[in-house]
Amino acid sequence: MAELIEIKEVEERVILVAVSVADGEDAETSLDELEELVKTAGGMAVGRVIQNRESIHPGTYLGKGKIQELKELLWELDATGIVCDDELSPAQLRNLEDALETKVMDRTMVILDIFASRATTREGKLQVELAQLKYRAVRLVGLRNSLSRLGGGIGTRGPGESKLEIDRRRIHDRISQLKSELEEVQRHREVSRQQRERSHMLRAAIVGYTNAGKSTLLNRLTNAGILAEDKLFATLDPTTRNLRLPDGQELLLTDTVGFIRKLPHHLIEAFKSTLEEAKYCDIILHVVDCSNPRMDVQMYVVYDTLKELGVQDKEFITLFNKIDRLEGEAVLRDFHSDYQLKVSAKTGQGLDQLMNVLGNILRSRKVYLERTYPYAQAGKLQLIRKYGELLSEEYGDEGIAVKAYVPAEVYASVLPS
Ligand SMILES: Nc1nc2c(ncn2[C@@H]2O[C@H](COP(=O)(O)OP(=O)(O)OP(=O)(O)O)[C@@H](O)[C@H]2O)c(=O)[nH]1
Ligand SMILES: [Mg+2]
Repeated sequence: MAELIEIKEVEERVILVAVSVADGEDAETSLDELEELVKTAGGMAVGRVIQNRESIHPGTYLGKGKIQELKELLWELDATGIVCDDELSPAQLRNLEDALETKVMDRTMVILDIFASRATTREGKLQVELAQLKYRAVRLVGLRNSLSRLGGGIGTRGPGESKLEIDRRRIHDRISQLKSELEEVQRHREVSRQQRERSHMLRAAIVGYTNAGKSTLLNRLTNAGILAEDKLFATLDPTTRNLRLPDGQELLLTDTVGFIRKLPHHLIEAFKSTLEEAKYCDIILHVVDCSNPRMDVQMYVVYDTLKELGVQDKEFITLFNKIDRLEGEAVLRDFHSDYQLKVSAKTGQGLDQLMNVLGNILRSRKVYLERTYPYAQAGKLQLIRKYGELLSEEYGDEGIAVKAYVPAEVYASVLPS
């Protein structure tokens, strides 16, 4: 008979630490989000320390007195480590680790850890490991102490089976190996992107803050069957599906990885090709969780990240999602976008209007064509059907009278000759 063995990973009990600078955002709400991240990574927040300072201390993150206070609190709360709300420099990490003699983590490490557990495709795994190693390569001294304290937990998990390297030389070897493997994978992505371009189908990317409801929307519209969960970063790898509108027009819809405040730079770098799905599309569907009290900051973060990725000159549709959770009339506005709609990906409310808007955008990119084709050229009707919309065909003595909408770029090639 099989024996049941209970394996219990030590649950990390951490204190969240932030520096609140004069003109910065509200530190408490930022720590709320950090608490969610820690929970997602399998840890538990047992306390908070916020220091008000002119600016972050360049050498130790916090000031001396606060560090002492934190040390006592660690003991009082029986905590196993701390998580700072900003990315620590190598010196800050080492100094805090020396002063506190506890496991020191930062926001970036926690996000990387979540990404590592979420990556499923080869490209996703390569990207996460690369980001993790780049983060580690410059912080080895402080990290080695911190990570060996518990022998596991946040910051030690790599993507999939692979163990994360902590030897400096081997890290650099592995980084170059990962880079060339990634280039290979990305060449494939480039090829399929070109194939899609040749199909003359318009493409829309679903972007937004993490947990806004992007995957739920794609599932609702296309039965994509993607994992949608009340968790941060449920989706890492982009999924593309065909969406057929009620009027018969079609477009490609891609679900993408969510954005977050202070998204680590290594991740943006490493995930550039994944994030860039939005760069090669025609329409941006920006999903906003309008039931979230931090909606404004979240929208700002999304626009900022899109700018960093060089996403511009698109048709922008803002979807104020989770409208089913709002009571009463809310004033929802977004001056940055071309269209704004209130929807619920969950109940389907407002999605008819979304399809109307998409249909109009698609049609506006097409050219109206009204011609008579000799019977010998009936084959051209196939092309019109494939790339455009055949409104009517009438068979007469002269030939076939056709009314249609076709994409501007194929117009010349489908005309009767
Ligand atoms: N009430 C309500 N809940 C929703 C709606 N849309 C999504 N949700 C819920 O919000 C949570 C997050 O949804 P996802 O679709 O996974 O969000 P996402 O934007 O893909 O998130 P990430 O992939 O983690 O960035 C899930 O629990 C959904 O059920 C909605 O319109 N109304
Ligand atoms: Mg998702």
